Amino acid sequence: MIIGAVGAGKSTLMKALFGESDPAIKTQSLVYRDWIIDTPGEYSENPLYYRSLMATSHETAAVLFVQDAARDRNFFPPGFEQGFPVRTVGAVTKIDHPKADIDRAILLLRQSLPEGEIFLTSAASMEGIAKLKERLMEIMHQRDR
Ligand SMILES: Nc1nc2c(ncn2[C@@H]2O[C@H](COP(=O)(O)OP(=O)(O)OP(=O)(O)O)[C@@H](O)[C@H]2O)c(=O)[nH]1
Ligand SMILES: [Mg+2]
Repeated sequence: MIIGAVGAGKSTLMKALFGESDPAIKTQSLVYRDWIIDTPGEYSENPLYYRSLMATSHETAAVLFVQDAARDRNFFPPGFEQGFPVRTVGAVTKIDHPKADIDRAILLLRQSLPEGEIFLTSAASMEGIAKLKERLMEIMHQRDR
């Protein structure tokens, strides 16, 4: 399950994980596609939806916390990772962006995801996408065993 702020690049990242490069449209509801659940950014920005995210995560092998490299703020509350009963992994998106600041993005992500892997990605250049996909597949197969 992919979570993160409105416009953070979650749906574009999901498409990139499926090898697609056409633009994503605004996510209005939970979207189940193959092995990924995409979520609307509003669910990560509005505490009214947190319980829904946490409940949905029970169905998943891992929750992917997304932070936009070009943004200077985060939207998850501190320690948000503790609310999830499954593995949590981080992804910084848009590392190709002219305003990207990867170190800042990692610091912002670390406030809600103190430990665990963080992947640096760009759906535009496809950098880091294959590596992230490989790791997510591994985590899913570990759970299935
Ligand atoms: N430069 C750059 N822009 C990106 C990248 N990924 C996404 N974007 C842009 O970021 C904007 C938002 O992308 P979405 O994937 O729709 O964002 P989202 O997180 O799904 O947003 P919601 O569905 O509203 O929660 C779009 O204009 C994308 O083109 C990237 O890797 N690089
Ligand atoms: Mg979306």
